[in-house]
Amino acid sequence: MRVRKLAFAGAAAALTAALAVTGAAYASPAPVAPVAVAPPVITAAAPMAHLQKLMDFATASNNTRVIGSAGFTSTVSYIRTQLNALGWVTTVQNFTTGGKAAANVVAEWPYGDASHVIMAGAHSDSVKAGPGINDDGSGVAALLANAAAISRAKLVPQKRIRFGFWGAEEQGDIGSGYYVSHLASTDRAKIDAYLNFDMVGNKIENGKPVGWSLYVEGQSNGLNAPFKAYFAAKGITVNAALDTDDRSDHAAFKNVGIKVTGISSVRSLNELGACYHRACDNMTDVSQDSMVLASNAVANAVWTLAGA
Ligand code: DPN
Ligand code: ZN
Repeated sequence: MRVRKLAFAGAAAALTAALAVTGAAYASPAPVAPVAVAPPVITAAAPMAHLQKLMDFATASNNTRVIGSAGFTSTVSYIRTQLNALGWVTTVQNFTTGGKAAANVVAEWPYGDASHVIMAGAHSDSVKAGPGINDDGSGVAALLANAAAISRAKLVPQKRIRFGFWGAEEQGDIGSGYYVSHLASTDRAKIDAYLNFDMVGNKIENGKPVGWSLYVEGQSNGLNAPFKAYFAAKGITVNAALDTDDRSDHAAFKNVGIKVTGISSVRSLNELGACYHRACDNMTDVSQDSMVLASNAVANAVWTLAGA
């Protein structure tokens, strides 16, 4: 992994701007020797605090964050406010589906080669029946914790890191489909990989351990390697061939030829958990340990893929 600390980037940018204005030709400052920055260690506090916020939005909105509800709009503005405060550059993409307003938040960490983008995403909406804390508050919380870690490290990766928070996944991957279909083909070609995080907070149920899995779509393209290494180092056995049946936001990317993978804390789509798409998908439906594992698995993969 070759990742540099962001040292005096502001000064360097100011210098570049001054050069552009004056046209003065003098040697640019000697580059700071690249310093490898190890992926962060994310503790439970960050993702759990985000989940609690999402739960609070649902509680104030008839126990739902479905598109068209206050729970959804609160979620979208919370995500955007958090990311802006961390120095990420955000865009909100509004769209409607089935007569309801929905939105994506797209956030970029503005360093690294913009023509090679490592993208990660999670869906920000829930079904109407419940607050969607595991599905998919867990993915949102893991990504927000990672956004903070990247910001704290002042990371200057080789590649550009972009996060997508999709609306209306529960209506059929509408937000991610909207994003991909509105990307110019030149911008599509810049996305080297898309990593999806949907349901990453499962807990032990009926004595059955959490069934960590990697998407089967990633098998052939090497994207699963950092996830495999992460879980292997933790001594956790993974199902390296989760058949997602295109039932989440990676499908839109895969369908235009972008390499995709993702992880989930389920063994198969037949075992999504007792509270899946129900009112009880609340704070008691997630495990703090799973949230820590998921957040750090994301960190390892994003830092490896963006730095390499
Ligand atoms: N998010 C669920 C769905 O929309 O059906 C299930 C799912 C979980 C799909 C993990 C893919 C990966
Ligand atoms: Zn989901």
